[in-house]
Amino acid sequence: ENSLLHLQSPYGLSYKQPSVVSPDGKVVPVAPWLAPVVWEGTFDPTLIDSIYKQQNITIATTVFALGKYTQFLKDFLESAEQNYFVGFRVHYYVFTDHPENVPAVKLSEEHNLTVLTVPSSNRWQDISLSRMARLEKLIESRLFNEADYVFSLDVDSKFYGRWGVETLGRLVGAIHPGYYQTPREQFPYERRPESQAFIPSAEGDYYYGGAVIGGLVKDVHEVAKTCREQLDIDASKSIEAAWQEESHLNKYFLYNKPSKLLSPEYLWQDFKPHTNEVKIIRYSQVIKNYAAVRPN
Ligand code: UD2
Repeated sequence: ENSLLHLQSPYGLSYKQPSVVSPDGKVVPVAPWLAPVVWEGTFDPTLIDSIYKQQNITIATTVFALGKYTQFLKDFLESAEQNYFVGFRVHYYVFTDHPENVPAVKLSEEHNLTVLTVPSSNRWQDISLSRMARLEKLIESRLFNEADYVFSLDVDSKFYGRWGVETLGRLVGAIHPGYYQTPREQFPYERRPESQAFIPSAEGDYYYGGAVIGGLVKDVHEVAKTCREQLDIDASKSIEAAWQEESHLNKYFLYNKPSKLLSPEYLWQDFKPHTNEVKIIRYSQVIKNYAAVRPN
């Protein structure tokens, strides 16, 4: 059990980019640092549920719905209730500037929801990147006492299939569906050395989606705190990374390897056609009209 090991790799180490799908079309179920990549067929749901049932765990789940994004909460929560940690204790923490727009969704017995009111922002970038600071503070004020694991998830999404205890691990990231067959020099990492999120073109494992951050409360705290500090340094120099906090998350995961990776089954986009390797879509970004849902 290496779940307590913090797997760091040094800057500038040169090694081959890991593949997600092998040339014969088979999915790759393990990263080159021996972290599992969760795909359909790599776990037995009945067995893994029975193992985790014996532990009395709570999974905190943070979701941000500011401005017009409250419209996504109903489908997000209703589909989560059908698919997300069914039979396990889940506590949703919904951050919003419009608590009156949080829909009343019937939750199963062991699932709870807390609404946390936060001030509005008028730049969508600020909303997205301020998630790190808010996650850091929530962990300090509550989650250290209230949960074992935490996931931070995008709200403009729906669950279509099982997302269960197979996703739990010390530090968990999801491979972005748009880049799993892309050479790393073409990843949309931050490429300006002035930014704390900078990654040189010869480095990189996977491109991780900012929509999913998970793991033990302590480890996710470290992610949120570090990314928030790096975002603050960038902000003091008036630099905003290419993909805001997602860029900083990618930098963090490159040098602090996740202990478990979620395949693109766990982070899809509704507009993307199905592909052979993805047998089941579990969680997917809904199609949205950016101009209509964002504050600017
Ligand atoms: C990508 C990432 C997202 C984030 C962003 C970079 C995926 C699939 N998505 O999505 O996680 O890293 O790039 O900034 O990896 N939000 C609000 N109100 C708003 C705007 C955003 O509540 O007006 C929240 C909401 O929880 C949303 C999240 O911020 O899910 C991310 O914003 P987005 O979905 O607009 O970002 P997007 O689609 O560019």
